[in-house]
Amino acid sequence: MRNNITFTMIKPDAMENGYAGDILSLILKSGFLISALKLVHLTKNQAEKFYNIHREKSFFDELVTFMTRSPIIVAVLKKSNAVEDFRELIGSTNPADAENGTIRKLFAASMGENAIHGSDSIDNAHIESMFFFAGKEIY
Ligand code: 3AN
Repeated sequence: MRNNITFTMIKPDAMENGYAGDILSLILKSGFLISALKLVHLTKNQAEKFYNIHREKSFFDELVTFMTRSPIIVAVLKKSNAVEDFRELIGSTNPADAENGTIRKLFAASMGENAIHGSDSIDNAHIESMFFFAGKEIY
């Protein structure tokens, strides 16, 4: 089924703070299965390409600098209704607005450094997964 995967990144702030294990544990306890996972240190070029849609935004340079600061975990997650359910689990872009119990409420400090990424649509889940993984690496 096309709508049963989403793509996530555990961002530099969460990695530097040692939250990766707790975040993965929460993801698994919430019913997601890991279909693909690896550690990557994004190049400037990769980060600019991944966030191309935000190229004209005022925060674009800050975002690229942040995302290239430390290695991150990238993963494809499987669950029915994955995109929507995962957006609910991670919470609002701004951690201050995120619901209690969400990953951003628990582990993020600010809008710019918000611990985790989750695809915002089924199409983007597939595009973003293929950005980092070959088809045969997704189980
Ligand atoms: P989300 O990650 O919740 O889908 P987007 O797609 O609007 O949010 O933004 C992508 C990323 O850009 C965010 N995760 C955040 O790191 C960064 N970002 C968004 N808005 C701002 C902002 N106003 N200031 C700084 N960084 C931002």
